[in-house]
Amino acid sequence: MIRILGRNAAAWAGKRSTAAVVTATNNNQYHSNNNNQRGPLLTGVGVALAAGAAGALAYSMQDEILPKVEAAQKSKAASGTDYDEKELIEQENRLRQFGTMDNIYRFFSTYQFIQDRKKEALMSVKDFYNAVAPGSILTHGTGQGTYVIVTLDEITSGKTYETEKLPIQDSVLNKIQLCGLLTYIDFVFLLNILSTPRRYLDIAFHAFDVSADGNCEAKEFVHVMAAIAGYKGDTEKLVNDPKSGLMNYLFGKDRTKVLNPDRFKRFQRELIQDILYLEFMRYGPEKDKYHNISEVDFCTHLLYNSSIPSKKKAKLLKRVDKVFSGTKGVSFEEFKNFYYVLFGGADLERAMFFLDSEKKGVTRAEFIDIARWVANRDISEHIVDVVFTLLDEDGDEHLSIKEFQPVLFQWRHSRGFQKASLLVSLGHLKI
Ligand SMILES: [Ca+2]
Ligand SMILES: [Ca+2]
Repeated sequence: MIRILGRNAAAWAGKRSTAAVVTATNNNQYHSNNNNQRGPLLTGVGVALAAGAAGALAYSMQDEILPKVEAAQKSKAASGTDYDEKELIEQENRLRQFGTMDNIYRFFSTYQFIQDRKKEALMSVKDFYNAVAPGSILTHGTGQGTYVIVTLDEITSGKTYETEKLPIQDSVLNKIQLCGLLTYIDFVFLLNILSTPRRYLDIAFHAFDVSADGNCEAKEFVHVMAAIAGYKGDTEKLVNDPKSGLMNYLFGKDRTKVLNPDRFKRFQRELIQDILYLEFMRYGPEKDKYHNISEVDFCTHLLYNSSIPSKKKAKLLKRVDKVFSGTKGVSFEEFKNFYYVLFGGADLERAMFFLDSEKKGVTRAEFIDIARWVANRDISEHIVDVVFTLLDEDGDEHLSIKEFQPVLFQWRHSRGFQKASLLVSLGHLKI
């Protein structure tokens, strides 16, 4: 079923070769009947949204992975504190990469709300971080079927907030948590926003602003999200869902607030910053007098989910250690600005491809230019030095796509971004 849907959706997107098409990929088997929702969006907006499925692989993999992750969970529960956390982390990493969005959601969700015998899994913002951050040890997924049942009052209670808030000051995720929990639609939206290159947010916003008056109201938002997530129920219910921390945060409890392009972009920036801050904090910057992490830690993080074999990883890291031992380290600003560029994903690859006319790769100066173009950020010469030391394997002072690819490609996949980006297709070119 999902395979056929996936092919159809891809063919459908491919046919529109002249217009820009915004495609939200979705490989969610439980909500897979998206065909009905496409029509009105297509005619109504001019920028079209389609729920495509890139998940044939995901579907076959999840049958193997989910049982393994749950077995790891059970052995964790059975043995108290003495369980193999490393094994669990590995399994969760695989689930993020190969599971469907729906599986990931159900696996990392902690809560469940029951009404009229209908059960709905709900996520805290902590769960969300775990669902998108490879190697996260903040908490672990509880597995499908093991949920804490909550009432409506408990969803927005101070107690739930205290349990679930993230250790970040002034965090947009915490602001959302204060307003409630995350529904499946909320999760799909947050994942989509994280995986859409910054330069396409304007186009994505237009897709949400169905009436084209420059604002996105709650109703428009839900209309588009229901199509992306393949929601088949009553959308009016979604608009007024009191459980949704995201809806409450974005549109206010009375749903009178609106989104505009600036707020939309700021929201993405703040969301990415929250995730990156927690990832940076893993390496214990509080122990350093400048609150930096070491260059080796930065590179360890960069290689964490790359497709490079571990022996080779060790060799690459050794090179970095040799060059940078005892130097100033990497500040959060540097870390953040570099990763904003990686969040630009496919854009970055394209820019490297176009600049690289002789197929030699790009120089340090060119890399800095590309970063400015992709993410509107200045990345420091120091960080570019570190990255070149790590990845310029043949030492020709150029970073080729071949040298960079294993890191970049895997980096997005390890977060499940390939499942959810608001893809922009121009002809046959998928961005
Ligand atoms: Ca509007
Ligand atoms: Ca090179």
